[in-house]
Amino acid sequence: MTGCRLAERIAGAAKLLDDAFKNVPSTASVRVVSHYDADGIAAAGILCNALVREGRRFHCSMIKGLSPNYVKSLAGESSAIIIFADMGSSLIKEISELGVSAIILDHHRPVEDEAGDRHKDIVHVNAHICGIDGTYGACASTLAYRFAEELDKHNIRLAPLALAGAVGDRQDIGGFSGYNKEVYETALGNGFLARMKGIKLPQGELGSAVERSTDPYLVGYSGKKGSGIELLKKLGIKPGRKTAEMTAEEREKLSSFIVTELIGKGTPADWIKEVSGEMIYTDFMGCGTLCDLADTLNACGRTDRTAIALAALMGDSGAISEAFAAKEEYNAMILDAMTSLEKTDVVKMGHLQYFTAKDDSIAGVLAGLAINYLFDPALPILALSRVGDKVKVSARATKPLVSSGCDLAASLSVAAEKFGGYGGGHPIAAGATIPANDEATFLKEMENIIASQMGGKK
Ligand SMILES: [Mn+2]
Repeated sequence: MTGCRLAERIAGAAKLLDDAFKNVPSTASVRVVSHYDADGIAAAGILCNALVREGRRFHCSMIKGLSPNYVKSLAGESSAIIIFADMGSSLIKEISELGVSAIILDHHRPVEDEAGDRHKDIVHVNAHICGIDGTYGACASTLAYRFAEELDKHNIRLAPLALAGAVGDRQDIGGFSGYNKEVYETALGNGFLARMKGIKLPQGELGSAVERSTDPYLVGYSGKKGSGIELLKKLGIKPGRKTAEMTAEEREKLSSFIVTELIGKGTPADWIKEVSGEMIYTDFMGCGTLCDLADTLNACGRTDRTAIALAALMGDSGAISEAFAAKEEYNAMILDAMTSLEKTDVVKMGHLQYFTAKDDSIAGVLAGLAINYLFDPALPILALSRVGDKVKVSARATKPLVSSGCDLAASLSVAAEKFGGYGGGHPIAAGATIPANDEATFLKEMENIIASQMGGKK
């Protein structure tokens, strides 16, 4: 059971939306503020689609992060109600000071588990206070989906979008669980998804799909022109065959080859399972799999095209083509950075490893791919990017590391604060900003904290 606490809070949120329009003109708009990553964009897409169905106008922004100042800036607007998605739980006090009704749909651990119940105009729907694991069991998009479904049963058609948001936050690792699993079962039960065994590869002609693949990243193939066609020839698979059109036998051949390659490169077994298990296709937006949809939204966010992404999610066909173009552009950028990183040496300390990333906007992605496909998966990895007089830190771990006690959100926030910086995120993926001068001592501090988290074990 994912708890009646979720049902109660969602019902409260739906009532608050209704009540908000009792004393204002029905033309007043609903303000939606969400995050610019795949989960946040998916949540915004779900909310805006649901609002349109309700006959409500909306004004939506997808931003990098919510600051007290941003919250204050909303005071000058005359929205009937504000919905925060993928953010807001840590700024309940500031939000309550706006004097506007607000719904918060968040899955980041709230400060001191504050339920926010004493603020009558706020309904706080946070996975953690609803008894759901916010790291794997629910994300902003699945919470937004639950809210949309409460407003109108027709919104269950948005279930694949919600799941793409969960994939974007990597909550599908080990299979959907918690509330996400309920959404997954709804989507399957309604025929919105098609499962296909095989390795996760981008859509399109197989030769190019192999070369464009970043997760799995295939050393010797990814980013290497012509290598994909060569490989298909070697395996006896028809060149020009599309990813979605492979026969069971072809999928089996290609999967076994890639899995063997990954084992040879030291990719953790649990991660190989993630990328080689099955592909889940959806018709939503016509991108291919849930992963492709998540990647498309993520690419739009990362290339300042959140408005395009939202228009695409509302069904605008021109925007859909632009969103696909953004995905290809972003993918090319990652491939380029990964092929360069292949030639770089990672610096290993006792309990962590780090490398320098030129472009801080993709440092986190590179760190995640590097720990699984290039470097030692037994050590948490940090990507450091110099930005002015600061160093931005993007850290990634693996599920086995987190199971052994590694918590990057906790270690980064404690270590960064020691040097007047700040940090946070999730145990498996987190970030921080520190003064550049303190980089070396910060790394030592991180080393100590991770060592104690993991009980001195490596
Ligand atoms: Mn999220």
